[in-house]
Formats: sequence, structure tokens, C-alpha cells
Amino acid sequence: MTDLLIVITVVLILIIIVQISKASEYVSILKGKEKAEQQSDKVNAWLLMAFLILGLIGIYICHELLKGKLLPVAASVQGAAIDHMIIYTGIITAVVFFLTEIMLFYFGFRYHNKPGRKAKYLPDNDPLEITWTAITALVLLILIVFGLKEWFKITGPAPKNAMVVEVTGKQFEWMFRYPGKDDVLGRKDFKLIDPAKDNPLGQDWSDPANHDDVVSHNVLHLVVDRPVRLLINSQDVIHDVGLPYFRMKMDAVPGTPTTLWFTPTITTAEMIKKTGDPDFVYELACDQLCGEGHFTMRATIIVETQQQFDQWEAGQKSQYQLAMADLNPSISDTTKAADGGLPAADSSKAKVAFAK
Ligand SMILES: [Cu+2]
Repeated sequence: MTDLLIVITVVLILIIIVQISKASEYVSILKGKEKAEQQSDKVNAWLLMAFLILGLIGIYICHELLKGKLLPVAASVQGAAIDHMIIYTGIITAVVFFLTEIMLFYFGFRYHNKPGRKAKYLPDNDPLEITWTAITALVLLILIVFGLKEWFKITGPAPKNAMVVEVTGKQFEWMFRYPGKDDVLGRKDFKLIDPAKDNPLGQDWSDPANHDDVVSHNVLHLVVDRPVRLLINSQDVIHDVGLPYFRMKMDAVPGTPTTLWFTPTITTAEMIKKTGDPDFVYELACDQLCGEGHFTMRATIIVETQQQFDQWEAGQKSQYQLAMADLNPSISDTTKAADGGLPAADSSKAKVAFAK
């Protein structure tokens, strides 16, 4: 009902505007064209001022309404640096915006058509154009240099104490592989990928470095204040590792590994206190429309202390152990339960894969 009323109101306003413009045409015939034009320019000049003032009030109201609501708190060292960049960029663009918009509307008001006033025709002014182009280019260059500096940092080599986690996206889930005690991720081969045999990432079991690698699905464990380097892959289409709380984002591209590193600074437990939300979880959301189940492609991130992380990792079966349980059903009871009860695999085929 309200919608219908709004439509009727808008239509009526349009009819009124058309009628007024028709009436002003008749007036211009009666009064003489020039005089009528000057009168309408005067009205337009005041409308420009009204638009400027209402616009500024609107900006103020939006600012008050959205203050502190646009971005969650930055929970990484790099995120804080990126927030600073957003603030500097915002300040610079806001100064330019207010200066140019106020000048635009004020000049339209101040120098509107009046009796005896003639417009000056200015085809071009080289020094003026060079100056404003150079200043704009310089300011943009400074912003880009600051941005690139952060970009090269987060995509460059990680600090020595960084933990490494391999992130693999596929329609529609995230898999995380941790290197285990040896700190080395074992070899992979896409031909070995076989989720039914507990090898969702195609780990090559003949590489001993694989034997302690732990794989988790849709839950990523990170250590607070310890840099983490993500090695990012995709098994099918392009996905994107979106980490809003850490201000990070990186495409997961099939066949082309990507990387980034950052240092989480707030544990999940601290964040629950900070936000007052007992259900708070850090989110890893796929930021690339990747198919009909895209909206379900999200993982939870648990940021915890090194001790809690070690405890969690010690309680995990390595993917190798899970896969070997398929080959030797006598030890499979407990491991299968930990794996979420996937159907037992055909052990003869698994042996062939293993022998490769
Ligand atoms: Cu995706």
C-alpha cells in the first residue's frame, strides 16, 4: 500500500513539474524570453545552494549513522596498517571532494545569469591544466606507493618464525593442511586426489614429509602474535580467500599457487569479550562467485595461543594415518570416527595409488 502511494506521489510530482515548465513557457512568451530565462536561472541558482546544503547535511547524517559500523576491528598487524591507509586515503579524497563540490555549487550560485553579466569564453589554459593534472597524479602516486609497499610486504617472504598453512578451495569447501612436527608440507600430485581414500589433497604417501601433515576441513587454526603464511590453491574454479577481520584477500587459482602472510593479534576468546558476542567467530569467506553453492563456502578461523594450538594439533590424526587406516581396517575403528565416518575405501585400489 505504502509503495503504491509513493508511486502515485512521484507520478503527481512529475505531472506538476511538466505543468510548471509549460506555464513558464507561456510566461516567457508573455514577458519576453530573456527576462523569463533570467528568472528561472535565479531559481536554479538558489536550488543549487539548497542542493549543496542538503547534500552536506545528508553526508553528516550518513557519517553519524555509519560511524564505527563500516569495518570490524582489525585483528592483524597488517590489517592495522591497511586501516591507516584507508584513513589517509579517506582524508585526502574527502578534502578534495568537499573543496571541489562546494566550489562547483557556490560558483553556480554566485555567477548565475544576471542582467548585464556576460560569460567569458575560456577555451583552454595550459599552465592551469598541467598544474591540476600534476598535483592529482602526484597525490595518487603517493597513495599507490604506500599501497604497493604493504602489498609487496604481505605477498613477499614471511618472517622466519612464521607457521605455514596450505589452503585449498574447492566447490564448496576449504581444506587446510598443516606441516606437522617436521615443518615441511609433503609432496602433492593432483592425480592422487581421492577423497574416498582419505586423500582429498592428493598427498604422495611415498614422501615421508607427508606422514605428519594434518588436514582440517572448514576450520583453520592460527596462533596469536605468530605470523602465518598461507599457500593458496584451488582444485576446480577460481575461489578467493577473504579474511575481513585481518583485512586480507587473495584469489585461489587452479594451477597457480598464490600466497600471503599476516600476523593475527587478537585471539577468538579475546574477540568474544571485545564484541560481547558469545557466538563470535572469525570468518574465511569465499570472495569470488564460484558456483551455485558459493554462499556456503565459508570456514571458521580459531585464533588461539601457541599452547592451545599445540594441544589441538597433538589431538589430530595426520591425513597419512587416516589413509593408512583405510588400508588396514584393524586400526580403522577409531580413526574413521575421527574422520567423520567416510565409507571404507577399496583397499586394493588404494594400494595401487600408494605404490605410485
Ligand atoms: Cu568459492
